[in-house]
Amino acid sequence: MTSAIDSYYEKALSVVKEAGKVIKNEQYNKTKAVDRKSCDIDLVTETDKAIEDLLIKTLSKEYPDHKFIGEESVADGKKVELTEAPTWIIDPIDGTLNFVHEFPHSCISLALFINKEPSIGIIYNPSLEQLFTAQKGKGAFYNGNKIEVSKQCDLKKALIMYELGTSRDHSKIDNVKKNFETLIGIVHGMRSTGSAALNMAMVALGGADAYFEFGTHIWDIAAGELIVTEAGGVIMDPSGGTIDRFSRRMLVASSKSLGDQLSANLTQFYPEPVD
Ligand code: LIP
Repeated sequence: MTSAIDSYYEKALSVVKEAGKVIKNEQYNKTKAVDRKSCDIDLVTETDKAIEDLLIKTLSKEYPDHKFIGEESVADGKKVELTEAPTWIIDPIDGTLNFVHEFPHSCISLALFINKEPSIGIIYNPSLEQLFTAQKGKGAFYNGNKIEVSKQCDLKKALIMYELGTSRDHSKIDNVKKNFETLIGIVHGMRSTGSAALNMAMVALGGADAYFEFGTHIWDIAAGELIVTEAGGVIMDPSGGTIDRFSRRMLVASSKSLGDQLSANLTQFYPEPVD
């Protein structure tokens, strides 16, 4: 029998695929209308706005009582409110800087939270046809195939995702440099896609073992959280405690033990909670 969540999922997947066509159409050899947000490397394009618009219009027509948190609506002044009501959390293009540069690692990230917990997570990179999906309790999938985290438990053998972020604040840059310097002396390697959601997807896939970032927003991590945890991984605060999705701090890992080892080696950073 089809549940309400199954039908939300089917609808969400179809609108994400439609939005993916917009990205494919606009990504290559097109002049993009780009605006800066908080600084010169925090960007938004007309395509980000068009995709967010498409997702909100389609889903709110279908589900008039559902709520929305969307990156670009918040940038335009909408208040972030996560209540018990079904709430769609949208990053229309995660990896906007990549999109602007035609570097093919950007994605649509869409999650549905019910009672403040994730029920659906979808991450879709249309350029490389990478689709990561999860429904609560049903596992995580990459292009339809079930995926699992690596289960790596040893930081010394781990491949760690990290990001430079979209802030040029000196204390933030110093923190990125400090953590990079510490970790390259310990781990197997460090990688970065330029998209928080795709980094989380790499952990879910088992291609990377952990990812941390100071400076993410709820829309960057909402879909990835469910995809990672349904793949058997963990999400936590980079200090080792429980994740606070509004703290702009996150760490995902293939095991709790790896998350704790990574956390113990990080210099902490506490971004301004702008949500
Ligand atoms: C950005 C990311 C980037 C991450 C930033 C931000 P945007 O999202 O994907 O990798 O470092 O914290 O979340 O602005 O491209 O949607």
